[in-house]
Amino acid sequence: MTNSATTLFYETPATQWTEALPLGNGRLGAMLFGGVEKEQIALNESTIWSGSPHNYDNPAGLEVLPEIRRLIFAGEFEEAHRLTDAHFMGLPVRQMPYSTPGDLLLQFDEKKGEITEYRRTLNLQDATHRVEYTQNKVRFLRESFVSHPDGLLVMHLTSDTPAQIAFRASFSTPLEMKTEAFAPDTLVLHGMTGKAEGIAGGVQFTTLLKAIPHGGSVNIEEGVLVVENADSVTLLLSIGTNFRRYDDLTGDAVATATGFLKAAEGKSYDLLKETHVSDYGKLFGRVTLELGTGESSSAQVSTGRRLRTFPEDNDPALATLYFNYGRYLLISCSRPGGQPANLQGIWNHSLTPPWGAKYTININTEMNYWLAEPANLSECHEPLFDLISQIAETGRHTAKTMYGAKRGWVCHHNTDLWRGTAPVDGSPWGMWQCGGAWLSLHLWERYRFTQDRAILAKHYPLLKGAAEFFLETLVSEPSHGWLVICPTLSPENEHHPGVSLCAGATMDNQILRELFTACLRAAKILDIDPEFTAEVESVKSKLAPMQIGKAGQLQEWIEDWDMDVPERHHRHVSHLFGLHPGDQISQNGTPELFEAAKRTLELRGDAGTGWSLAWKINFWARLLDGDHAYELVKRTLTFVDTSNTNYKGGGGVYLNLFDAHPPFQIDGNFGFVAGVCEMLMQSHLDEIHLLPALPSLWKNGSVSGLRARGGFEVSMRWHEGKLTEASLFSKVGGSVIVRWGNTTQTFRTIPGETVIVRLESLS
Ligand code: FUC
Repeated sequence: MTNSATTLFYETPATQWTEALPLGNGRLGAMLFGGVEKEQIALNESTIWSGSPHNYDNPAGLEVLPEIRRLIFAGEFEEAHRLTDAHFMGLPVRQMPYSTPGDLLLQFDEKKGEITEYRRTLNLQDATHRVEYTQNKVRFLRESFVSHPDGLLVMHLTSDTPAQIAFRASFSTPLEMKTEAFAPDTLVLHGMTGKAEGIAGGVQFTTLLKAIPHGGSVNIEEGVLVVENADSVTLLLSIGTNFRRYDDLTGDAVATATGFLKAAEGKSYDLLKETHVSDYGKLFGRVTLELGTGESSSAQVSTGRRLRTFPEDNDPALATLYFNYGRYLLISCSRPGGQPANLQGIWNHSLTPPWGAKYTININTEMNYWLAEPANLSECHEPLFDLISQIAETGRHTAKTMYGAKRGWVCHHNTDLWRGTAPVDGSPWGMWQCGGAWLSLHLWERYRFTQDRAILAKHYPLLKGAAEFFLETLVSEPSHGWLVICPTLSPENEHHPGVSLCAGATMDNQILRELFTACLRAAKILDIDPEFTAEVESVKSKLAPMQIGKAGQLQEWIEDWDMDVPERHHRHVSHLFGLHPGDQISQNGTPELFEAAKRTLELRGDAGTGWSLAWKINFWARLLDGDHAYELVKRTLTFVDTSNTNYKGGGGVYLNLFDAHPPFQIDGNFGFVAGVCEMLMQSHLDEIHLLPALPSLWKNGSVSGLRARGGFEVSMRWHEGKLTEASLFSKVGGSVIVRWGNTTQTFRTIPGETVIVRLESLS
């Protein structure tokens, strides 16, 4: 891969957080500003959230539920909203936000002398950040990474002349804290998270910073670590918290932080780096993408300049860089055993981040993980599975307390570190019961991609529990007798001014159909549960069908309200769930619905927030229209100039290539990668479709290591828009249908072997 597709490069330090560059190991995050006199490193740790363990369920809900349902079926929506807000919202009505442990600041000796040849880079091949510059003829280099195997932030400061490294390191945090010497060469910060929504802060954290100088000296002076006259210095930063589980804060923050430090301090910098690069490289190296280069795809052109010229030059290597960056970000913020990526991954600089930097599960968290399987990062998907198993515990309580459900679990549109599952924020957002159901479909997708039966067996009870809740609570809708969810809404769209509550939103019906199908298929594979599957079959047959409305569009609700709603261009296009990520709408399978889905998207228009653009890339890819998908790629790669305070647009990217809602939200980064995967290869219809939506601007290219359902890895090359080489590596064997253009061919595969697709038979 060319450097220009794997390196973010800047000629000046960051002046704000969305210019700083992210490092992370799933748990520990850092944003580096790269300043010369003052280096600011904004830190994060994935379990540092405000508040403490809490159950949000509102027992008053159960009593008003029948009346809310009656009001909705009677069309008395305003009153239904009033009652829902008064009695059916979580206690408290908001969940608790993700927080920050603060910054590490390095104040360098103010030397006089011009700075020349400054560069800062983030290399996605080795997940290492570098700041380099020359001052008074001395060349300085600071190299940093956050190691997953060693659990630390490591920074190595060197220069080409002896005894030149000198700085004062200190912590700063907006939280309650104490800094002191932990050892003669180690500084410690003891902190405690704050109260949120009336719930006391309970996460204790310990940050340790140790300096290992070569030459020179290190001392602690009144809470500041002072390094003088060193030839080189290695800094090790470790954070531990008392978090054990969503309901248990009895961990030992000091012992955890110390544990990482002690285990690493005997290792050389080179060894730490080697271990890090090899661990990271195993994940990142699985996929390669080449889309060609443009005029500005030189490693010498800064990322900022490339972003600014993208509207004219369409530099394909910038799109590739953004694709690689998404993979980099997932590897850096979601690792087995840790927390899943929240709305900002793990990177957040505020005590009150947008939407609490929580888990919004009416699209955003799911989008965070769409790339995990196709981009061959299955391990990075695991934290989400842990979250699902935890909300299945808390959600069982919510199901029982608020719906009287004897079986199953439910989670509404948001969750947090404390695994809240009750409806929150207010009825127009929170009164939606499908969050857990949608998430649990990721368990099924995991099986479809990996064919791992043992993991399916482990996940099956979660999937089943998600379905059981609806077997308990679906109600019969009076005009057709369909079984529907009520109360619900189509995220977060109003069907009449100020009204979103309804019964049987199209998205719900699609999610339920998908969930029930997944349960049936999983039970069959595992050869279990005949009674349950019979019940599921029967309920599934009574779900509301998808309907085409008067504008030829796919209806968002049971009633044909679409053309008269207050916001016809709303960013959520929830009722296309059946097109993507679902698989209920396809050109050959359901041609009329396929056309209706297209019409819906045309009526919505291309504009949207960051994640909305990313979803539309996926939609247009599924609609097999690469050039339209590319229009959304273009909108995504629009530079958001934060100095332009008049900027009101939707989507775009910041200087550090974080996706802009705006503000920063990481779902757009991840949804983009998933979208590009869908443009290049699709496998949701139980066949492998090669180049289903290749845009004309990406005429020549190659990709390797993409994963397809059925346990395959796909590699291919194309020239002038035509496939020239393709091969499939099969993990578990079996036969597979491969489609390219209008041709299909069936291949029999052997486990562990690669099949070369003979293109002459395909073209
Ligand atoms: C949903 C979206 C918003 C935002 C928030 C985190 O509520 O409607 O656009 O993405 O989640």
